Amino acid sequence: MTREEFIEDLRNRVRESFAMELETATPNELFVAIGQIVRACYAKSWHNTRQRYLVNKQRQSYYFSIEFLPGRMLKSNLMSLGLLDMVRSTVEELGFEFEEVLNVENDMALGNGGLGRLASCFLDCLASRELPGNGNGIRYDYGLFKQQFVDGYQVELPDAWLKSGNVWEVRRESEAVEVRFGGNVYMQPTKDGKLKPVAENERILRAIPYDTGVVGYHNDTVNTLRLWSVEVPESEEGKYRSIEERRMVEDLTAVLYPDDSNEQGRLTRLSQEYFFVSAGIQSIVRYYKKLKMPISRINEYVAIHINDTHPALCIPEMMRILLDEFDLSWEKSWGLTVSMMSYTNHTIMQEALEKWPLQMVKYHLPRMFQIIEEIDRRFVTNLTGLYPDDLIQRTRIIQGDQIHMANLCIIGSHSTNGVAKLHSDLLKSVVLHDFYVLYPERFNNKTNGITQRRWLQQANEPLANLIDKTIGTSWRKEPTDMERLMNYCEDNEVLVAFEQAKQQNKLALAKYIEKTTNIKVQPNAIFDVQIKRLHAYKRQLLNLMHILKCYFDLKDNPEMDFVPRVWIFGAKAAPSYTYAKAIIKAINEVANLINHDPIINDRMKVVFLENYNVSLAERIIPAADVSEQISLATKEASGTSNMKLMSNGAITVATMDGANVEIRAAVGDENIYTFGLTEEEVYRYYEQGNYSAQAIYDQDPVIQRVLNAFVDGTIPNIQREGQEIFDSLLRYNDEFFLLKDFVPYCQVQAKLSQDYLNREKWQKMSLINTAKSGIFSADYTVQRYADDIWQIAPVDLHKEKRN
Ligand code: OAK
Repeated sequence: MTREEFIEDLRNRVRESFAMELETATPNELFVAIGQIVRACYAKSWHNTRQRYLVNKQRQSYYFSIEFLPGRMLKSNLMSLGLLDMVRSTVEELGFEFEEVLNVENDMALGNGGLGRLASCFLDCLASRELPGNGNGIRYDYGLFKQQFVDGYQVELPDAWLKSGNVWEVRRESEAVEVRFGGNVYMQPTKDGKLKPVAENERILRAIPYDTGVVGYHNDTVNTLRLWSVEVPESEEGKYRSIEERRMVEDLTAVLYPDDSNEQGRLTRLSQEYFFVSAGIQSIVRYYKKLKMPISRINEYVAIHINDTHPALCIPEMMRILLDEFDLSWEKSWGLTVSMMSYTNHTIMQEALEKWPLQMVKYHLPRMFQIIEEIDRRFVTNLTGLYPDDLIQRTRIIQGDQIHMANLCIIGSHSTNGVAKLHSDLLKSVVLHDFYVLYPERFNNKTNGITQRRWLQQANEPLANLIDKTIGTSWRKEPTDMERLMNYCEDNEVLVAFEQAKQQNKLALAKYIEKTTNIKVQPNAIFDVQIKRLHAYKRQLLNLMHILKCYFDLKDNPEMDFVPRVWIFGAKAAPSYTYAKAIIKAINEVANLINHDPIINDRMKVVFLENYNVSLAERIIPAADVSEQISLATKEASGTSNMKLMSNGAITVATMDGANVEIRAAVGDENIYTFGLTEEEVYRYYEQGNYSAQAIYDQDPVIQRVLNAFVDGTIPNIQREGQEIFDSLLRYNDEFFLLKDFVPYCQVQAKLSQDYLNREKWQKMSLINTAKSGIFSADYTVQRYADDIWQIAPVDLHKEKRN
């Protein structure tokens, strides 16, 4: 598309859609019009990609996830289509601020954090590698809540992201399916002596798919993210006696559950899970029928991925369709199902392991219940005599009055993976050890990854351009090519240029901070960043304790040498997680105290940015000098902000947890600051039960002063919260060993501050971190999923031409 064609198109669309002239349009109209143009640009490729898959009978994977977190899409789509520079300069020439146009777009925030963002990175990479992989999820009317601080407290506001429409989605009326809930199922004998389930009094809902194109980077592949929305089918209208009753149904896809670890066992959540699973599986089977292949071969064409346990019902739902709709035998159906399904575990936190009350499933999803019961019965029967009874009892799906979803996933799929080496090893040796005994060949690791296209190329243009200038542009498609930067470790000119790029980003963030919080920060201070959900195990509190220690040091000795630092936090807490909310309040109060203390004189600033989301991450990450990855070893399955920050040249302060272990291996000990208990030490404490937070407190005056600050009025306005925090550490014996790790944490921080003064050394470390970050590209991660688990490959274009 030429510049002239673009302007012409833009002019027409503004006229047609808004009855106004381009000259009088605001960023809002411009965003919609450009969005329409972009969509039109990839429409043909989208159609062609689908045709290609269909004609070639391409084996495809379907990534089932209850969360997707793509963020904004205008800039990334423009970039993928190679239109970014032209559109940006044209829009600016027309007298508009391009940034303002981009900022009109609502973040698509249909996820809580790591798991949802990973799903979106994967979709981007699948398309960019021309791999036939689709997403399947829920089109929530309201995304993750918007966070505001009122008096330092988190307040949650609804995110009505669809209010102003969504240019990217296409409603596919003709591909709607029915999903059935409740009622009774009984078995009826058929003429040939078999038993067939018959259902009565079910509630039928209509699932409407909304498809979004996932545009590959500089190729013609556009894959599909299919999100389902609920409606009342016309045939059922008469059954609803009141608006409330109807509203209950329509509420099914209204909101995303804002908790990323605690399953609340709510019926609506269970219904959401079945709804998008059933709709997705039905639509896969319907598509498969178009291939005119026998159902007995469906596993050659379909790979289904279960992203954590939320889509676990994929297994019984596929069984239902094969058994009830295709009349296959149990054995045949089970073989096909297991060979199609694969499962990723994303956490070892006990409270996040999903279990559903048996009665709830039995009553609301009776056919699912029957099938799960039968899977469980056969599992027990088949293993009895081969394995110890207690092992069988620990691994079966139905235990007492609960259904264990992880057990269902492992038993009903051919692959179970963790998301970093350490995490996958812990699954095998501890958390899922019993299953590892049963099915050792099913277990594997797939270390997470990120897409450098969004997190470096798009979010950090100064650095991306510099990398291009230094080593060429191939890293944009082959991220490990960034390794070539290693040749410039000693090149002063390059190091200085890298420093300047960082400085430019820090200036931009400083401006944003001032605009949104009124806090002035110095761009030459260390920008120390911790961005992630607020969770006790992630230990934002440890960071805060170190901040308090620095504060007291400066108060005691105002003349001391102190390397100026700005601590930047971004974090949402689940609305019901009072402890996490107490920590938010505490951080905000400490920030207030320090930022206004004249003795500190701007040498310390603490900034907690509101409403951390994908777009905000894109602002913060390029400006970070330091990346805080300080979870208690064994608790963070992988982490992905660690990879994003590393890629942008931030140096990691890390415990040996999750993917930090692999980051250290990549950059080398001298280019990362590690500290804290190891996995073995943590487990030793658990075994020996001899951890005493009180003993550590009693012996360390610095720790005493820091902890006392929470309850003695030093930190103002946190009476209740301060007490809760204090008690968690002493009365309840510090579940995540903060006190144990505090001293080594402060030591590496002190070393880091000193190293920061050595600009050359620091810049070299930073360059090495970027250079070595290519291996954490999700391009490679999805390739490994594609090769080892899904067995999917790009379309053979030559074959297509031959045909
Ligand atoms: C969310 C809900 C249930 C279970 C796990 C999660 C989740 O978000 N886990 C996170 O997944 C990320 C992607 O794999 C990991 O990087 C994080 O360590 C993990 O906490």
